[in-house]
Amino acid sequence: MGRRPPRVARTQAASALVLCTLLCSAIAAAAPKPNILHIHADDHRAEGLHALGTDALRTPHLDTLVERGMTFTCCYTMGSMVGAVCTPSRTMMLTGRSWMRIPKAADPLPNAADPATFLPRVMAAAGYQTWHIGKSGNAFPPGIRAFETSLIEDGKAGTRAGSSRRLADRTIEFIRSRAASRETRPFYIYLAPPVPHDPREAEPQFHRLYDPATLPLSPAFLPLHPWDNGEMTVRDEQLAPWPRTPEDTRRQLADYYACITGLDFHVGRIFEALQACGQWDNTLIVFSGDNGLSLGDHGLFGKQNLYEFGGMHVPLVFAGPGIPNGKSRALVYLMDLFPTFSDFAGAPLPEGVEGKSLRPVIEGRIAKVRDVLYTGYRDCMRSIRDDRWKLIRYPLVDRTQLFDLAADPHELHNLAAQPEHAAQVARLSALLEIEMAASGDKYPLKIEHPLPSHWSPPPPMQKRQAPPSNQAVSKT
Ligand SMILES: [Ca+2]
Repeated sequence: MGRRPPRVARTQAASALVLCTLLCSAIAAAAPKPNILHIHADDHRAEGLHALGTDALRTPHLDTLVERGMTFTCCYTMGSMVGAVCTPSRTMMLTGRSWMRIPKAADPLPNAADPATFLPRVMAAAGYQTWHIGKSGNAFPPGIRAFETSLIEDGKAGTRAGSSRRLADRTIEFIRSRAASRETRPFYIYLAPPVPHDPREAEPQFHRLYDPATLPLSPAFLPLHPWDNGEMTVRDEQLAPWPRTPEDTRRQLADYYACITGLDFHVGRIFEALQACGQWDNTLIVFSGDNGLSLGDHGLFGKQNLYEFGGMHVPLVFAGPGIPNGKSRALVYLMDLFPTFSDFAGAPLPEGVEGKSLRPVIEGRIAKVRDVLYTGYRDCMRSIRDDRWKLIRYPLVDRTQLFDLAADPHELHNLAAQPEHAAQVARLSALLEIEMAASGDKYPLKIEHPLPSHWSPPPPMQKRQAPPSNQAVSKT
């Protein structure tokens, strides 16, 4: 009939609309922010879970995160100007800043050392109860002190075997105490176990699970790195004899896996506590590592290199409310966790945060946050990669490696000297210079008088065995 509805009906409709809008806003405002449980392992290789491709490993609890959540297979820490790669890695993660702009680095902003700009304070300002437990060494002390509660559990030599159990006990106690006290704030737990970093001591039942003789070596295993990469005898490289042997390497793998399985077992207990306290469905669980580790790959045993199965490549898995199941090959950094957590928490970012929120990737709205990713180590190594190609440059010895990661994921075939790949080397070198300039990295990619790259182990070190767990060599 085209007749206008009576005025009273329109008023009622308008009121209903206003009421609905108000209600929706109230519901949105009251929608609980997710708890965040971040498990950040120490020296955990990128593929270091059964569900991430290491068949010999037993990690049933952490595997469930991969099975129901989103895994980032190309996550890295950006680099380190010191042998203790952990330190800048954890600093970048808790500040969201790149390696040359973290506090005390070459090019920090004036606010870089202000605790108000650190992740725990940003989460607290967004209404979170912030709680940390983990190792104290190489862990960015100002960052962990910025948590409302910060507990240190180093697992010093001789007691390290029980560290995962103790960490889990304290975490479970915290989760239960919140339930008992009816704490209404969401939590942000930063659980930073000192494993599987050496000394690799797990509880005996986990060591019994792994027979070294049955463990496969990496396809990239070599007795010696074929030339001097600039960091051949750093502390971590002294943890195995030269030349590296299959027997010693398998023994180290067994201990490494035992520590990971021990961590997995006790993380499973934390998962049970979350379920028992009714927090499971509202907890975003993030599993990551601070840096990678070579375990015989390319003849190396440390994290002071830029190979994929080496120093900077780390695991990263998200699982929880609203997280779809899948795998992403987006090129991401650990420092992206800062804006990602802030995004889930509804927290504004402080000035100077360079990481990028991964939430749009996780939720399938975009495929990537950057086109290329660069890493570095001291003045002796720089690398850049895209979806397929990777270049590593060693300025001190004037060497370049080019790998086709799609065909050669273990980086066994260096294509840099092949004429048909010259354009690829030039393209990636130019991109590397751009990334370095953007990151305030002023180290040269070419030097006037490069050193000879020939290398053989210094004689006193040739027969050196792995030091005992209370080793005198300085910790990295
Ligand atoms: Ca580490």
